[in-house]
Amino acid sequence: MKTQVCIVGGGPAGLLLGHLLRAEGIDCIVLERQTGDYVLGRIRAGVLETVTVDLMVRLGLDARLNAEGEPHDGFCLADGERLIRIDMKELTGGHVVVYGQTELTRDLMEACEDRALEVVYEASDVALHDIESDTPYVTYLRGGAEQRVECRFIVGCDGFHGPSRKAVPASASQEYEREYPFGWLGILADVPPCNHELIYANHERGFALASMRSASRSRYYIDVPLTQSVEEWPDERLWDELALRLGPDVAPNITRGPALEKSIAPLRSYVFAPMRHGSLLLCGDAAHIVPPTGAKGLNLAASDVHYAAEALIGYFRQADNDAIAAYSDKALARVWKSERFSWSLTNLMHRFPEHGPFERAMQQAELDYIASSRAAQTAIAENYIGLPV
Ligand code: RFL
Ligand code: PHB
Repeated sequence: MKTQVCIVGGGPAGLLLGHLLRAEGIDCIVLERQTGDYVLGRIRAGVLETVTVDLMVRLGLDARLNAEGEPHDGFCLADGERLIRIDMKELTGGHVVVYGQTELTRDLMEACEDRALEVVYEASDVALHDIESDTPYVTYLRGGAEQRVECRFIVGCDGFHGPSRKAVPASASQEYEREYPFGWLGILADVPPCNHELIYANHERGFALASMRSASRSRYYIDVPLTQSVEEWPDERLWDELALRLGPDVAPNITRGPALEKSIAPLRSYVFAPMRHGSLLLCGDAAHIVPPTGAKGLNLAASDVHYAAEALIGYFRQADNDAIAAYSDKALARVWKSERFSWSLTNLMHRFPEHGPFERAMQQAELDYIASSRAAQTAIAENYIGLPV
C-alpha cells in the first residue's frame, strides 16, 4: 500500500501522532507488533503535564480525561523526618493531572475507527528500508504474508527496543547513556491512596513513591537492586517495606491489598541524537529514556509528537522542508531539559551503593535548601509541571 506517513509503534506516541495527522487530512498507518489488549496491559505512567493534556483537548478526546483525571496542585518530597510540600499551583500557577497512561491509550485506541486511523496490530518483523531517500518503505509480516508500505516519511514511535532507531547508521548518530544500579518495583492495587498527593521518599532503607490512579486505586514503588526479582517480593513484604520507607507519619494511612500488577523496571537515562535521519523521525522512548522519578517519559513522548506533527503538517500543507529539518533540534532542546531534571531528582531521592557519607550529606543539604528556599521549590515545580513546548 501507499501512504504519506508510516508510524511504527502503536503506544501513546504513535497513536497521538496518528490522530493529529488524520485531523489534518494526512494519510497514515500505524504498525504495532502487539495486540491492543497487550498494549493496554502495560502499567506505566500516571502523571500528565499540560502539554499532554492539551494534545488530547486539541483532538477533542479529553472527555474522560476531564471527568476522571485528577488535577494535582502539589506533591511532597520526604526524607525520613519531614515532608517538604512543593506547591506547584502557588509557585507557578500550573498543575499536573493524574490519569493513567493505560486510560489515555484506551481513549486514543477507541477513537481510531471513527477517525479513520488505521492501526495494524500483530505486525511482526517490521523493517525500515531506504530511509535516506524520499521514497522509504516499511515491510512487515501479518498472518505469515509479507506486506509493504510505501510512504514519504517513517516515524519511529516503537519504544526503546523497536527497530526504528537501529535503522540509523552509527556513524550518523550519537548515544548518551547512564544506567542506574537499581530498578523500581511497582505495585498496583485497588485500595485508597495513603495521601491525596504524591510522596517521593528518600529513606535510609531506600527510595519509595506513593502514587495513585484514582480515589480507589493506588500505585506504589520502591527501588530494589537489579539482581532481585518480583518473586522475592510477596505482597506483604512489599507493603511492610513501603510502610518503613514512607515513614511513621504516612504508614498508618497505607491501606494494603492484593497486587493487580507487580513488576520491576530498570532505571536508565538515554538520549539518541539526532532525532531525524533522512526520511525517518524518532519520537518518544524510541529516541530517549528518562528514569521515572520526574514523571517525564510519556510527557516527553507527547512533546516530541507535538513537534513532529507540526513539522509533518508544515511539509504536507505548505511544502515546508525547513520544519522537517528543524524537528530534531527543537525536540532535543526540550528532551535535554527533562533528562536533566529526571537525573537530578533521581540522584537526590535514591541511595546509591557507591555513595558514602559525603554524598549522603550533599543530599541532606540539598533537601534542607529546598525545604527553606522558595526559589529552589519554584525550580522544581516549574520542571515538574513541564517546561513550555
Ligand atoms: P511505548 O509506550 O513503549 O510504545 C512503543 C510501542 O511500539 C511497539 N513496538 C513495535 N511495533 C511494531 N514493530 C516493532 N518491532 C515494535 N517494537 C515495539 C510496542 O509494542 C509499543 O506499543 O513508547 P512511547 O509511545 O514512546 O511512550 C513512552 C511511554 O510509554 C514512557 O515514556 C512512559 O511510560 C514512561 N513512564 C512515565 N512517564 C511519564 O510521563 N509519567 C510517569 O508517571 C511515568 N511513569 C513510566 C512510569 C515508565 C515506567 N516503566 C515501566 C518503564 C513508570 C514506569 C514504571
Ligand atoms: C505513577 O503513578 O506510575 C508514577 C507517578 C510519578 C512518577 C512515576 C510514576 O514519577
